[in-house]
Amino acid sequence: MSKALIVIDVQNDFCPGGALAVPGGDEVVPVINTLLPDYTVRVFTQDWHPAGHSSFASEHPGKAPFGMVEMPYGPQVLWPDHCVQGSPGANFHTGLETDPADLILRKGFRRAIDSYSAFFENDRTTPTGLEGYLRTRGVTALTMVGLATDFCVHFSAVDAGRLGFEVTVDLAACRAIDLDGSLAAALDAMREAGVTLTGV
Ligand code: VGL
Ligand code: ZN
Repeated sequence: MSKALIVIDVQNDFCPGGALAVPGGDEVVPVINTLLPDYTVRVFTQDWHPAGHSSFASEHPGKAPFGMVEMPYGPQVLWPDHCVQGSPGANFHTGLETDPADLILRKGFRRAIDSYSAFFENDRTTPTGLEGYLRTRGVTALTMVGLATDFCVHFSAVDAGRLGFEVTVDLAACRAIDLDGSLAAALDAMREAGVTLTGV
């Protein structure tokens, strides 16, 4: 039985000055650095989109960032171009201690489908492989931290709960985008899914 720390998307584009800056996004970095030694398994995720990804508003003529579009797999928020594979914005924040990572998992690399969750793409069925990695390493409990609370942390936490992991989200090491009440909705959804919220 091991406990894993899942560090979600602490990348330059989600920090102040980035393409999809999360308010206070960089503030999670020192908090996460101090949490890392407490866990035997450490997984970092990276949002990792090809140029021209279908979640980018720039791919939808007449649509603006933060608007909505209907995709074959359901409604999708449109984002500014962000975390393009190999771009500086896709790099981890330079202050984040990444050497302790056992696994770096990239997601959102298929042009036609977004992936908020570290477990399933936005169709909620295509797996990323993280479940198998964690199970074969004997992990039963997860703590999630990172960016953004209301999107990638939220979807990852709910999916992990659905898969039977014991899930904690440490809100002291998370920051939100908060689009039209999305933070409050995410906190409700996580509580409803049995996720333990700490750090408030
Ligand atoms: C994220 C929007 C688009 C996140 C990723 O990491 O929460 N949000 N891509
Ligand atoms: Zn993204």
